[in-house]
Amino acid sequence: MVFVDEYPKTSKLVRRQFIVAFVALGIGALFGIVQALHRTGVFRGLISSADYYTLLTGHGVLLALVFTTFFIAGLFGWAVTSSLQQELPQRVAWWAFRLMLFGSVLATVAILGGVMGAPSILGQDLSADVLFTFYAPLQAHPLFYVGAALLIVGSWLAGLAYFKSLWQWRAENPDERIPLQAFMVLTTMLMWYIATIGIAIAVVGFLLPWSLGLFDNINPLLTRTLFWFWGHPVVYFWLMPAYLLWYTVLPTLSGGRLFSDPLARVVFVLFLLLSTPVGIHHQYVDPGIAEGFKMIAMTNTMFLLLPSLLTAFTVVASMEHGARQRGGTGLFGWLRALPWRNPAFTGMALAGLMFAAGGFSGMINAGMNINYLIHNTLWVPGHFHLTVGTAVALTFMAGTYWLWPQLTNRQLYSRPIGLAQVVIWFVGMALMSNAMHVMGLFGVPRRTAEPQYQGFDFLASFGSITEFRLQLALGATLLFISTVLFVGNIAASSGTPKRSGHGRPLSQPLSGAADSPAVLDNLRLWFGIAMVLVVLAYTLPLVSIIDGGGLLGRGVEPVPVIAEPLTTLAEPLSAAAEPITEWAKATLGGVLR
Ligand code: HAS
Ligand code: CU
Repeated sequence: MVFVDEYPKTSKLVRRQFIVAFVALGIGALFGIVQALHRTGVFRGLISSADYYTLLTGHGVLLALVFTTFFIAGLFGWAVTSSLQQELPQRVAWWAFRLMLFGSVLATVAILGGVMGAPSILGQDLSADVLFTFYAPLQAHPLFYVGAALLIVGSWLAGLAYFKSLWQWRAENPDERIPLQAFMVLTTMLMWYIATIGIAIAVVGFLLPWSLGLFDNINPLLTRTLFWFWGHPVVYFWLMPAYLLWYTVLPTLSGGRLFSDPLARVVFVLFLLLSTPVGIHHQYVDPGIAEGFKMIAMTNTMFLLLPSLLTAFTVVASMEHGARQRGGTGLFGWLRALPWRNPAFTGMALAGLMFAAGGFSGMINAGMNINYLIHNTLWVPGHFHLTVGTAVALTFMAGTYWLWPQLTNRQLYSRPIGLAQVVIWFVGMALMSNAMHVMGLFGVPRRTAEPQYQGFDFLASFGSITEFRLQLALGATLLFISTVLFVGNIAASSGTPKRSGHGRPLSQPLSGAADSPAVLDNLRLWFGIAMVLVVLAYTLPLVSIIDGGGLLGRGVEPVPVIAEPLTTLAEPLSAAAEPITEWAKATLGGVLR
């Protein structure tokens, strides 16, 4: 039975959510190509370097926050509905959608108002050049923060709809195991509820009142820390839905079955437990946080590699099972038996392959000492275009090729275009992210409109900086073409339903839910432990940040900065050192002689 025939109401909602996601994807991609050509110096004719930061903010917010959140809301709605076999509670789910949409529009207006010369609102000119990491001291128009807050509250409501659905299902099925897809959605949402505490306090408690002028000062380190409290786990809020597709759809697409349902549950529980108490790994270079706390964050981060390594094993094993069912043989020969002509399959497999590389650059980021080498360089955007920009985005696009027909009763307009699209993405990203990683190692900074400084050459240990700039620009152009092909293909597959029957049931795991210990489904227990871990990881750092810098930043002494030329300092310094030298001579002289 096809999803849209069985659950027409939820289908309509999911379609709306996907459409908003793809509109954001299209606009965000446009900003992406403009800024890539700008910062590489290939073409600077479209925007001024001052507007670069507005576009960069729009790019990050529309892609990393709006595209992802709407797609995830749609995907989760589909997953909960099909696995619990009942329509979502419509009222809550639609209100969630409206709030999220309203919030996203407000934030986008605040950002774009900056370049469009929009009228001033609330006595302030519209602007929000705060980047998608919108902590202080950069300040946006209050509208931006209101928008962000509504997007988050909307996502909370969306989660409520999934939980209401679970409770309703539980009443009718008191003894059954939570179906795997619903389990994945619920653990992700529990993680999300914990993570968003940080950003909600930052936005509502500090950034919004500060932008409204209710108080003059702010403690930047505090808002940064609250931001990263959320800013790390948000990456798993993006990744876990991609994993949901890899675990539950990819095996079927491969022609086989998921290797292990219990292992998949363990992975999602581990993410719930470990995603949040690691945010300080984005702050290794922040003064004001003791090294010991950073060390704890690093250790937790290394544990957090485990669920992804388990995933690599389980998902590849399931693909291999599929390939062998299709007649594949040999140690690696089975790879040839996979359905490479299916864009949904190929997109997800290529996304997984790129994530292996993205995961390794993540491990490098996570090491405190190596982080000093790459922090704030172009290496970091290289890392996250492999992770959120490919593991997540390409999986979502590939998943759409499979889902969209079931939501619309229309065939995909063109499978060959779909296939070309995912391959172009892979090639474009290989070029762009490789160039970004290498340039990062050369010291090229991120978030910079014109990273070419007069009288300064980046030292290239191999190749040349011009070569890598061109590689980056070429990759970005391919990515833009790929996005246009994707959005066009989906737009052309929309309209009045044509024929039913596009769905295919998902295969059952080789080792099913019955094999997994019942305690895994005890969501209260895992939520409780996750909260305890967060309290342990964050209480002391937050107390010391507030103690040192004040809740609202008052009482912070300016950090002493030596601005005098060294020569004027040298004389008094050597005069001051004289008694010490004398003392050293007197005491050590005898020993040394
Ligand atoms: Fe990260 C910075 C550490 C994963 C996103 N990360 C970022 C930023 C973003 C981001 C957006 O410790 C920049 C934020 C900003 O603007 O400043 N990251 C990690 C670590 C992981 C990691 C340890 N990141 C992600 C994911 C993201 C994401 C996932 C988005 C979705 N990241 C960091 C750190 C920083 C950072 C530091 C701060 C850097 C700085 O200084 O600013 C790990 O979770 C990675 C684990 C992954 C693996 C890979 C397993 C492989 C798999 C592939 C299986 C293959 C298949 C296909 C299925 C160990 C699962 C097979 C195909 C066949 C054909 C057979
Ligand atoms: Cu992180």
